Amino acid sequence: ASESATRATHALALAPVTAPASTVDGFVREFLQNLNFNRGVALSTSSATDRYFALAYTVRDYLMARWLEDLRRQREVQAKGVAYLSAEYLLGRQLDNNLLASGLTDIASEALASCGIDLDDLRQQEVEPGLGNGGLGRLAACFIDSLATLGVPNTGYGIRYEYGIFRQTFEDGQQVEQPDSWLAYGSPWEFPHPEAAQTISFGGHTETYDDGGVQRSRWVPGWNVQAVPYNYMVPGYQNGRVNTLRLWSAKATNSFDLRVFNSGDYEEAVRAQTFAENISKVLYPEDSTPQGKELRLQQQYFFVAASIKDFLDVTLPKDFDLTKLPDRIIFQLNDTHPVIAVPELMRVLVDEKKMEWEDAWAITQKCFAYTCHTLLPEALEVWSVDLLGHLLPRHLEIIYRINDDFLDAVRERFGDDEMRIRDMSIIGEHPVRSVRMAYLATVAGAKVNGVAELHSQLLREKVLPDFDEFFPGKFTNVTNGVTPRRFVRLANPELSALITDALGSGWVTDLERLRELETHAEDPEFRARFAEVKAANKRRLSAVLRERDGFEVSDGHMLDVMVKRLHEYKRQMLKILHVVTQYESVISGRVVAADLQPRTAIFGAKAAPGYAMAKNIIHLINAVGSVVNADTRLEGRLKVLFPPNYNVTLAERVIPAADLSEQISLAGKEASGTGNMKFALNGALTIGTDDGANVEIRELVGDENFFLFGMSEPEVEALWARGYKPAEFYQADDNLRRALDLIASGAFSRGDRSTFEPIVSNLLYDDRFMVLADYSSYIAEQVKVDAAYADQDAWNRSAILNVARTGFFSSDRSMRDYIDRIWHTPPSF
Ligand code: GL9
Repeated sequence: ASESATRATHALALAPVTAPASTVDGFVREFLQNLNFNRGVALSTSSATDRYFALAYTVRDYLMARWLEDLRRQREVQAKGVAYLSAEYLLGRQLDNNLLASGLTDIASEALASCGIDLDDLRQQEVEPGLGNGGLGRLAACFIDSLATLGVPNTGYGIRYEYGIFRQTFEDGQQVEQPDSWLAYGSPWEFPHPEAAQTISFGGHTETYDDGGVQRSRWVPGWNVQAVPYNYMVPGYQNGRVNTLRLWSAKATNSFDLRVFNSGDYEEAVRAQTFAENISKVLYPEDSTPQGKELRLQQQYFFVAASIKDFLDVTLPKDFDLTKLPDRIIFQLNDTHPVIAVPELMRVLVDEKKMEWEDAWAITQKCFAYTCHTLLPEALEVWSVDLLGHLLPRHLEIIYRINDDFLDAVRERFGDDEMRIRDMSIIGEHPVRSVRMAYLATVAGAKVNGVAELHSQLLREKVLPDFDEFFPGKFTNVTNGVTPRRFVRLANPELSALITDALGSGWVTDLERLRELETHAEDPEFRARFAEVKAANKRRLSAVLRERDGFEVSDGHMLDVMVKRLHEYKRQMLKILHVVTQYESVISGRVVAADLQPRTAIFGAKAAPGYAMAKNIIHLINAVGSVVNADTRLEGRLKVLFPPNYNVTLAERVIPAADLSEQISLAGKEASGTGNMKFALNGALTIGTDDGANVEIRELVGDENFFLFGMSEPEVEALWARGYKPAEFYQADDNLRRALDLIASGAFSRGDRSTFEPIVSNLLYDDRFMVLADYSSYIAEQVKVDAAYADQDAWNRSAILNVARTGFFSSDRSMRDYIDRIWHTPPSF
């Protein structure tokens, strides 16, 4: 009997994992099982959290067979895949996306209803993992979604921050940051594997040694930590594919504890543990202004070293010939944050695998590609040689060697042009000797790409022209994209239903098919239905803001939305100046309130905690909001709403309800923008500068469906060259003068003139982002917006054409561009 039991066990173990039955009954059974056996509660006594977890486990169970099968086949096929290295993944809530991907939404909804549970109540339980700052991190999340949907082998590698982007609250209109304890109740979506931890080393020194007659270098580290992988499913859209996102969490090593423990210092042992675990404790909330802090470099090295080890030692077969590495993997560097992976791979190949330097370098150059996401000089990361050498001494040596070889090659090509050599050196000398990570990535990468046409052009021509000349063909563009699953299908179910009604269902994975809506834009009945969708989305947003913040959204208002990180270059200041201008025109009696097109300006923005000017601007927006919203002279025709803690979840509600999308950065500063794409795809019209992907949006939707204003990038350059004096613009424009004077007067700060003085004097005497220079053009364009909005039918036609013509901005298309031109990783099986 015992023998046959063993045989039965074996048979079970060998059978493939099967998903529960895709029926309402099957779902109910699995859900109740999870509630009872994984949460340890009965339905009658379960909390909303219990039910949410049981639901999430159930959805997981359905995806599991596919995930395991995918992993098995990937091991079998050994096709080339993408290792996406990103310090940030701004995932947003997972439940709805995973329900959609597995095609279970209706079954789940019905199954829960039969248990007396409303699916929507459970959706609200999920705390979104905010493991990113903004566009860059959200882009990474869109890309891995598209890769799974395209069936391309991909592992996303990153950091499992215990605290993601801070939760923003306002006190007296000022930003206060609260820790984001998204893991307080745990996450049902993660699979920890502490047994598979990697040891990651830091510090110490290097030495040379005799390796059977060969002099070699090696690293003698000073301390180490454990990198524990947490796996997350990344399901494709209803295609049976599931990729993996692997986020690393830091844990103190035993050896670490032991050393201190032996010395008998218990307190110190605990301190050491805390020190090690700090590495993955918190996401740096800086946006585009790296602070050069040691912990940040620790984070960067920690996750890329663990990821490279994971790929080489765990994913690759044991006997893999490393000279074939470029045929199996491409490491995509999402900005400079993971660039320390370059010397790390060199160290592994040369020091550990004993490869010749030249061979290792040839491999390395084929295994990396680099995406640059900025043009702001202050955002290009540098690490002081002191800091890097102290934390990663061997990596610094390797970087020096890479640089020496590179500069030799430059000398060979361009002669002893010392100016050029200094400009191109990976090591900068001022203000302190530092490693320029973007240069290192450019030298090492097989390809370097910008994220929109204009950005890629400026990157080549202005930021890295010498490199473009030295490496012909290395620079390329891949315009960003956004996933239509989350940002259209899930965020805008009513529009999705309307589109599916008109086109059938294939558009979700073939977004260019939205083109077919162009003819429908000419159909008055379709326009009426589209208008009804927008109205429904506004009601839905209104309910969310009432519940969340106690706000009231007025009927009949144009929703004029600016949501994105708070940064001077993005110019939230320009938008608030427009509000102040309208307000001032009414209270001074020059305009009667009844003549205002009713508008609600909606802001959403977090400021980096150390960015004083950005925080002051948040304060100003809130201050203007409280005054304007309370002033009855406006007859309720002008409102400002600033819901705190803008995040992915709120974006999914705000964007589908928007009429007007504000994309108003100074030309040449916004690398791409991705919010701009989400708004257009959801039928908002854009008011924008010729910047980033706005340029491509306008080309696609047509000038007549886009509100363009402001200087072009060459005009910006020309104005700087002439000598920009913002005060001249202040003097020349009465509206601008009145608006700024009103702010300076203390009208929005209870008469206190000092509160917003830093903003006003910065605008008048510095104004790096030329707010005043573009003000008059912006105001004039907003007048046109008001006029256009007055003709609702024409506006709706334009909005539909925005949807119809922006299918290009699917991240599926971005991924195909990367696959065809950079990665060469076709879909596998
Ligand atoms: C950014 C750029 O500023 C955006 O213009 C771009 O769309 C995204 C994605 O390519 O990358 N670079 C960057 O550092 N951030 C971006 O949004 N910042 C944050 O993610 C906060």
